[in-house]
Amino acid sequence: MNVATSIGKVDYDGLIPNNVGLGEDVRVKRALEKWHPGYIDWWKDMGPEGFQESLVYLRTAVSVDPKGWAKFDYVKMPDYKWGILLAPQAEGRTIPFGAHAGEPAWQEVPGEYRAMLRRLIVIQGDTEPASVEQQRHLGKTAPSLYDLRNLFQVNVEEGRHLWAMVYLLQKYFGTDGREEAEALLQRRSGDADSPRMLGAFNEKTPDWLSFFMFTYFTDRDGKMQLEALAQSGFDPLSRTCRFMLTEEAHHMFVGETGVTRVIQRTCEAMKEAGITDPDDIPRVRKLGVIDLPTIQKKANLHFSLTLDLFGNEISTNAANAFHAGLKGRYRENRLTDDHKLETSTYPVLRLIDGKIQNEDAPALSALNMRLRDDYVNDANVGVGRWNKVIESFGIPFQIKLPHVAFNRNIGEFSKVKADVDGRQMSEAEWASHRSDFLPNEQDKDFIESLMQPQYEAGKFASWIAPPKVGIDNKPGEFEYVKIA
Ligand code: BYC
Repeated sequence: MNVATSIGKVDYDGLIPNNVGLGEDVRVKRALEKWHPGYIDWWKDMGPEGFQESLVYLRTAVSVDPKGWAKFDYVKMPDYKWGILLAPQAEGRTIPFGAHAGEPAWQEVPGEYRAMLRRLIVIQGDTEPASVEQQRHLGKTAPSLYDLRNLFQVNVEEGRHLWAMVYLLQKYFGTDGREEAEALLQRRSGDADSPRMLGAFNEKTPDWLSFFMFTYFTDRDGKMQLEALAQSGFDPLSRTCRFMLTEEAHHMFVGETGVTRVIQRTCEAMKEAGITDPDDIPRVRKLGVIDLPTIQKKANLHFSLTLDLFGNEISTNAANAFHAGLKGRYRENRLTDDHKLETSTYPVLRLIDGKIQNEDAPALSALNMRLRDDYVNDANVGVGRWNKVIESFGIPFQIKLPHVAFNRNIGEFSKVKADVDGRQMSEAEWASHRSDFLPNEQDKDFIESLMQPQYEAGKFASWIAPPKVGIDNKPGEFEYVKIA
């Protein structure tokens, strides 16, 4: 990519901080100002329950300069400045892949691809408020003020990501963009009549271990999809996603370090009590920490739910979006093939004659599979770090990602039942072993029993270790949320 020519100047004074010249764009400014009250109503109805009057030590994006893009301060969440920030325009950028590779990147919506582009933006936009809705009850059981603040940080930034997509809809898609922007505020996670668009965003996030697993696994799908959209030949989408990725990194940090701290605390407690067998679940639970096998089950659940977000392994939608130049591969700009994929193949794991095996498929059709493979590799890195913690205590246990055929509802493996090693099972076997792999009622009840709030500055619930460093280098006793 070419070097950025300008770091767009951020207008921070108006209702909507932005670096897209909203002040001069009267039509879009009005449309967004009209959308704003509905958004605030949605936030108050469906955003974090309680805490709306509390002062939260939040990071707000005030620039797109990688060297200093955020400022930290106490703010009440409904007063958060949800801005519209695009990464700087790269001069002379060309479409990086597909049939139009090498042509100048589009600054306006290419008419022939309008519907496809709108669909991608709407799906992306729909996930952002969905995750806020899923997490809205968690404040009541936060294990510390530090964690409470991180939850709210993630929530306000998902809100900003909704704004980012709504800006694109309002600016580039006329009446139907406006209607889609409204509809994004109407759907509700888990609602029977008007659910969110993708499966995993209608599941519950019932406890803090789920929250950490969600931010580790599902926000990482966000990273992969945003990386693929950041390659888009539609330049405003590319620039939007590039800046969103800056914020996304913190969300995965919350997930990775959250799970690490849970594991750390469990291992410490086991060591103090002289327990060496990780499967001695009743004794470990008596210590007020979450046993490692239950942590594994939560990972199984959230990983498998997230794999469904990659769609079908073989997808005409994905092929069309790539061919059109709208959605690329993970870090397309670092790949060295022809970026057209008209003749190449990609190995796809499929069910062939009842067996799970690789089959070469046209690379264009296999793009969801490829992105999912990149995701699994990326997800495995942090799992390795979790295992290092367990190893450092000498406990014979390793967290493992389950097989991609395990617990699937979308794609090739939704037709079969498989265990965590990918061994196929009958429906009856699955029914009798399900609770060996996924949290069962007792596991859920136990975790729920631990979810007691700890709102005293510098203190942490029994089941989680403190972080290594504070946010914005604040000391341990810092009051991240002043609860009102
Ligand atoms: N649930 O051709 P296929 C994030 C539908 S997360 C329900 O394989 P495609 C975040 C599909 O829509 C990232 N339905 O689909 C994380 C299609 O329906 P139509 C969000 C599903 O398009 C944490 C049909 O099945 N961004 O940012 O290749 C917190 C055929 O499927 C599902 C994106 O996803 C499902 N899981 O792949 C906050 C990027 N999967 O069209 C935020 C934009 C498939 O036949 N979206 N279907 O009626 C896309 O790129 C693609 O639409 C998908 C699906 C990857 C989602």
